[in-house]
This record gives sequence, structure tokens and C-alpha cells, in this order.
Amino acid sequence: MFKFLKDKLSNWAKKIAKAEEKREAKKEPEKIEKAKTKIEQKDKEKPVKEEKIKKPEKTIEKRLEEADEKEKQEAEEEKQGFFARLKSKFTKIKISENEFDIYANELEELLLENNVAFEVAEKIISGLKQEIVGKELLKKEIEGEIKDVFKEIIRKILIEPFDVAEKIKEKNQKEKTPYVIVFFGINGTGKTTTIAKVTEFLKKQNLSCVLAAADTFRAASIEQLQKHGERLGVKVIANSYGSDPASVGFDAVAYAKRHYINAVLIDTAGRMHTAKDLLREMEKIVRVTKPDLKVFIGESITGNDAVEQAKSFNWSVGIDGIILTKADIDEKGGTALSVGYVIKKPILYLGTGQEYNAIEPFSKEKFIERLGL
Ligand SMILES: Nc1nc2c(ncn2[C@@H]2O[C@H](COP(=O)(O)OP(=O)(O)OP(=O)(O)O)[C@@H](O)[C@H]2O)c(=O)[nH]1
Ligand SMILES: [Mg+2]
Repeated sequence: MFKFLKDKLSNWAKKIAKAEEKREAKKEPEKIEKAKTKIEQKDKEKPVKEEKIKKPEKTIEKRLEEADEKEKQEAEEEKQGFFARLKSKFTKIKISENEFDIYANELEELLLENNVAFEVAEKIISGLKQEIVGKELLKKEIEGEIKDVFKEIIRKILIEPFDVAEKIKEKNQKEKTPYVIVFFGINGTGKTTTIAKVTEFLKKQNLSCVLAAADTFRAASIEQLQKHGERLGVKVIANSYGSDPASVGFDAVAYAKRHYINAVLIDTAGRMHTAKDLLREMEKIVRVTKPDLKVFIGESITGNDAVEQAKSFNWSVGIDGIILTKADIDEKGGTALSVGYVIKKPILYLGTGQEYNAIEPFSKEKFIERLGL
């Protein structure tokens, strides 16, 4: 999972550290040459100076000998001082803005290639620039320093998820009514499968569910949910194909109230985020069932498309949280990094396979760990 982004980010940090090392190493011979020339210059000048301060009681030969000795000593000291200075400079590195910009272009490209949304890539780069440019860094720590800055930026970009089970318990206790969750998304993203997984996940925490087959549009959708209901041992409220999805949702909420069920999970038909009629239908489901949680289901592998869908669903009905499915087959990872930031809503779960237990609550730290930072 997220392997590409992991490798790319790590390589980039390594590369910038290596390049800086080479750049400093290249300067070393130049500096030595300069120092040598300076010493030679002094060699030429010194005997003339010595002439001026010669004392009459010494022979010329003696004075020249002494001067030579002194010159040698000075040169030696100067050399040592130079190397000492060079050494301390060599171990500390400052990256200039120009240099950073060269690496930044490359970083932007690799982020975009790995499904990171443009505005998120920009945020990462400006954050890195602010923290790295002009700062004196120890050569051996450069890679680690870049990774630490990356980590901090990603921590800020990702939104802290809330615990759905806790929210359900809170509402049940306070209002003595079921917690209603409705799932939206385009066709085939994994809505129905995710509902089954969430049901199983909540069951494990002793929370009961009723499912609403409010996708009355796609052939076999009702039977698909009923099959999950049978396997999971939960009630499915359904009507006929073509019936009003909002009324199916309403019936399910009423059933849950009568039977003291903790949560209602409403399945809806897949709809393109550009289909106006279907978006209006979605608004009606929300008006009638008054959900506590409106979840956008997007595919982790689709990158910018998922971001655009999330924006559109958020604009129509107001999304409260995101579930990204198919993270198990996503080698890039940029969607998970971007989608929440763009609509300012948290990712609640990642779908990690086709089985009922292939779901995990989203964790910022686990995500950062997966990126190898
Ligand atoms: N690998 C993988 N496959 C998944 C995941 N979630 C769902 N799927 C698969 O995605 C396919 C579509 O799943 P559905 O649950 O029918 O999708 P949907 O959004 O309800 O589809 P429509 O109702 O037609 O819009 C199925 O084959 C699922 O098994 C996941 O996390 N990982
Ligand atoms: Mg479905």
C-alpha cells in the first residue's frame, strides 16, 4: 500500500542530501588552490618586508635563513587554520532558495504523478521551503531533517478522524434515537461492500445496525444488500425497484427507532457527481432521513477524480467524512493525502480488501509510517 509515494519521497530526501554533499566536496579543491596561491604570494612578498626590518649585527645569510624558517611556520599554521575552518564548514550545509527550487520542481512532479492534488503539492513544497532554505543543517542530518519536516507538514495536511462508534454511542445515550449514516459516491466505488464492512465493524463493538436498500435504481442492488444482511445477521429494509429511495431510508429509521437499534446504514445508488437530477434525489434522501453522518465513498486509486467527486458531493449535500476504498491496490497514496485536505473533512476508514474485515479506521500516524517517513 502507498509504496510508490513512499519510495519516491525517501529517494528525494536522499538525493537532496547527496547533492549537497557533492556540491560542498567540489568546493574543497578550489579552496585548497586558493589557499596555496595566497601562501605563494606571501612567499614572494615576505623577503622584501624582512629586508626592511633587518638588524645590522646579523649577516644577510643568517637573516634570510631566519626569515625562511618563520615563513615556513606561518604557512604551516595558516594551512592548519584553513583546513580546520574548511572542516567545520564542510559538515554544515545551507541550501539556497535557488538550489531548493531545482529540487522543488522535481518533487512537485513526483507528487503529482502519485495522485497528490495540485494544491496539496504546493502546500508541501512551500512548507519544506520555509523550513529548509537558509537553515544551517549538519550534512549527516540533512536527509533525516527533510523527512522530519515532511512528517510535520503531512500531519498538518491530514485531518484528525473521529471515532464513529463513539459518536453512535453518544447519540444513542443522549437522544435515545438511532444514529443515521448515509453513504454516497459514484458508481462502483464500493458503497454497498463498505456498508457491509462497517456493519461488521460496529457489530464487533456491540452496536446493532439496520440496513436501508435505498439504491432502488441499479439492477440486483437490493438483492446484493439483502445477501450481505443475511450473512451478517442484520435486518435489511427494502422496497421495489423504482421506488423513492428517501422513503426506504425513512422506513429504516422508523424501524430502528421501534427496535432500539443503534445505527441505520443507508445504501444509495451510484451517481455521477455531474448528474443534476441524481444529486437532487440525494438531497431529498438527506432532507427526509436527517442523517448524523454523510459519508463520501471514493476509490483510493482514482487520484484527482476522487478529489473532484468529493468536492462536488460536499457542495451538494455537505460531506462529514470520507471512506477511501481499494487502498489495498493503491500503490500511490496521493488520494489519501489530498482528498480530506481539499474538502476539509476527515478520512474515517480505509477499505483494504473485499472481505468484511478489510476495513481499518484511518490513522494519521499509520499513514505517515506507511510513507516511510
Ligand atoms: N480490492 C478492493 N475491492 C473493493 C473494496 N471495496 C469494494 N471493493 C470491490 O469493488 C466492487 C464494487 O463494490 P460495490 O460495493 O458493489 O460498489 P458500489 O459503490 O456499491 O457500486 P454501485 O452500487 O454499482 O454504485 C466489488 O467487486 C467489491 O468487492 C476494497 O476496499 N478493496
Ligand atoms: Mg452499491
